Amino acid sequence: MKSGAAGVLDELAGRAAEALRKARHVCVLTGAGISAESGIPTFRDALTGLWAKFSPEELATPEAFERDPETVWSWYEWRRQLVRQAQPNAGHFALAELARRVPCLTLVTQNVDGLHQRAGSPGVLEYHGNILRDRCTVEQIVAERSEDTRTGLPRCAACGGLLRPDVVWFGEAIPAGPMTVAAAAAEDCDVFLSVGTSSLVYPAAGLAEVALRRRATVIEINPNATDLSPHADLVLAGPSGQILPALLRQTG
Ligand code: BV8
Repeated sequence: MKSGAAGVLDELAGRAAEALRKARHVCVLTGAGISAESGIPTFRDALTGLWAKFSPEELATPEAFERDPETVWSWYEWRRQLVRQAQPNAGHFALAELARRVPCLTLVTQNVDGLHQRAGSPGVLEYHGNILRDRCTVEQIVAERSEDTRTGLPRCAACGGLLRPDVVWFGEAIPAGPMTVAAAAAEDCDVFLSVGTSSLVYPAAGLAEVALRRRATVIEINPNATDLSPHADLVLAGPSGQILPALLRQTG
């Protein structure tokens, strides 16, 4: 048994592994932290350098897009480049493997980077959409781009309408499918894993609260404390790219 912090982490990881071994339904909520080790800045960190002068609400809202679509599109194009260059990390792969080891696993992500899917996770619920898809602002459907670049802004190949990233902006509703399935999973699960999220953005952050009320075992994986930490049954304080593979090894 290791001494000090490592020993404590081991003991906590042992208890988390025990809960996962006995689990009937595991619900996992991930945030930007799980993609940090893939080189994608967390949401708050995505406002650095060029974008430091903006707040999330100034770029990720329908009002901002209405006001200044060029600036919003250039922020999303910058983030798309980062996502295209990124690879899933050991944390993403561990969750894909965990789904093969437990009877039922529901993976809800706030991330718009598609890295869970690229790591092989089945049925990922894209709670906030996907940054690599375009949506037509007229037909409100995922659309192909028209090559007419005269306007500089991307246009819908079908109707010529302005395109926007297929993500959920602040003040917008969560897509009905992911919203409903995620809420049911938080109600039904017996283990809830909160990975790499500051638990500040709602309604996503409310999912852990539902699991707590249902007496599920709530496990948080995050190097930093969050609003959820005092309420979680187990807090594994460290990077998910290290903690999740270790946890998987312990579930045997
Ligand atoms: C809505 C897509 C109504 C776009 C995003 C209740 C209370 C208070 C406020 C509200 C409330 N209900 C609604 C609100 C308003 C708002 C909200 O929550 N505001 C917050 C800021 C207070 N919510 C909304 O507007 C939602 N919509 O309510 O609509 C409605 C209802 C019906 C009909 C019409 C309208 C929509 C919210 C979704 C917004 N879109 N993303 C894009 O990406 O561009 S949110 C975006 O920010 C991300 O998707 C994510 O959800 C959030 C960032 O949070 P995290 O992922 O947690 O990332 P963060 O950077 O904060 O933290 C990273 C964490 O990782 C840290 O804790 C760090 O310690 C940790 N970490 C770092 N490295 C590692 C690590 N962890 C593990 N390993 C590591 N290596």
